[in-house]
Amino acid sequence: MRVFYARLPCTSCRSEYVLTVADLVGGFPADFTWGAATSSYQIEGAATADGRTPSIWDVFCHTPGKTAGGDTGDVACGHYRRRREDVSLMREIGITGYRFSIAWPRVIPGPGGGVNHAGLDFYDELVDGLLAAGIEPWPTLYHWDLPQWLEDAGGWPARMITSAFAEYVDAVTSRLGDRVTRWTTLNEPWSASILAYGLGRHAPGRTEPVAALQAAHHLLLAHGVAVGVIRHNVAGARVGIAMNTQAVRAATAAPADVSAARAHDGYVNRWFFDPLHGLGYPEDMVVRYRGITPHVEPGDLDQIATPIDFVGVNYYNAAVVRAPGRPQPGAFPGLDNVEEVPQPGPRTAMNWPINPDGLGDVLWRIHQDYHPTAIAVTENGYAAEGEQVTGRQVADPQRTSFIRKHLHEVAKAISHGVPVEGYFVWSLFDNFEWAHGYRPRFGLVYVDFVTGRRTVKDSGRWYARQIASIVG
Ligand code: GCO
Repeated sequence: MRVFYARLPCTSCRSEYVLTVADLVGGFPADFTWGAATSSYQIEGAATADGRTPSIWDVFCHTPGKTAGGDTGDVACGHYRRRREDVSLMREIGITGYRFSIAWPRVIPGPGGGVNHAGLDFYDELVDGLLAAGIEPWPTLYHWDLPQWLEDAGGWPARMITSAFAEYVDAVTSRLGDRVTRWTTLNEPWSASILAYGLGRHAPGRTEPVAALQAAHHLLLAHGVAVGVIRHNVAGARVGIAMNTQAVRAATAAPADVSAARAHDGYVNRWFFDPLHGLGYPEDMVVRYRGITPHVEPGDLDQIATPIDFVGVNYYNAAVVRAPGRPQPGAFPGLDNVEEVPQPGPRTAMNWPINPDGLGDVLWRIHQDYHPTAIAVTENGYAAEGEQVTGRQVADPQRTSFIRKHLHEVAKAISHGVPVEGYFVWSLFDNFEWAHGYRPRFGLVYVDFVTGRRTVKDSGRWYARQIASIVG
């Protein structure tokens, strides 16, 4: 397996990212999905409505010191109440697919597995609204809002979670599977395990590396189990999983830096991609994780590798990696001789570098190394700080430029035979950005968090024009 992503060999592409409508029309298939993405806890609010119980994120946010400014998702964008207005906005922008997630604690609010039909009604109505607007629903079943009662029972590190997830998935897909065929099981298993249980930066805020890798294993296993449940309940289902991805580059050709880059790639990408594609856990990482590797039961790896219909790629940036002079304090075990080198150039409000070419690299690499049937870019977007409504306009040229450059990479990948079938901007709305609270704004649509008022940003208008010129 290669560590580095080969640059796409493209002689016809301009070095300048000037993407005209003609480029886009030529670069994307007619049935390409033009989307935008959100997740339940980040936009819905209505934290106690219609029988919803707390998730690990409610508890985490209400724990002092865990999120910037003590921000919570209690109200967020108020999407739960404004769902009709929000679907109208989507229609105005013209997206053809909407990626959202379903809140597990709305559906199974407590022990015993009883289904809360009032919670499912919300999604039922949302799906009907989307279909009436000509927008394909792309629900994700787990985007990090684990019911707190399940965390209290052990959370993702406990094996019982896989059957609890299967019951929840059964409830959702039995209700919506007559109208929804696109299903994403999980969002970003790396974040939901390593960030949440290993580094403590996401809910539930545990710093237990053994639990983190066990959680990662159970997330992958739960995904594999869910694929079977979905296929059983949904005729013609197209099932996938949304993955963290990062383009990884060694800072120099020195063997120590190359080895550090390989380790970082194993940590973020291969530990998850390899088992999903039937390759098991990567041997070099098993060695690095000695003493904290997960307990794996017979049959687990086959279950994890259950064939899927698409791989979702969440892409934000590339990492340039070197071997540091001395061990890195606070690193995840096995990764203390790995260091990310700050890259020059502009950054987003998340302090992330901007590396559009890394998206091309990631798409090419996944295609080459794993041969998935199809790929969808399930998240890609730009965070800004301090955006404002002036008149009825929000000027956000950097976001438009960011999206355009990344779409250019998608078009190039498609032209080189990578089967990319959709692209979703993260995010439709400014929303609750986890531990960063409401400061970074990712939306195509500006949200006034005091009044709830929505204003389509210039980038949203630009995206609308691109879609209109292609989709008609
Ligand atoms: C993630 C999540 C989103 C984030 C977005 C920006 O990738 O972290 O899927 O919920 O909000 O990526 O950080």
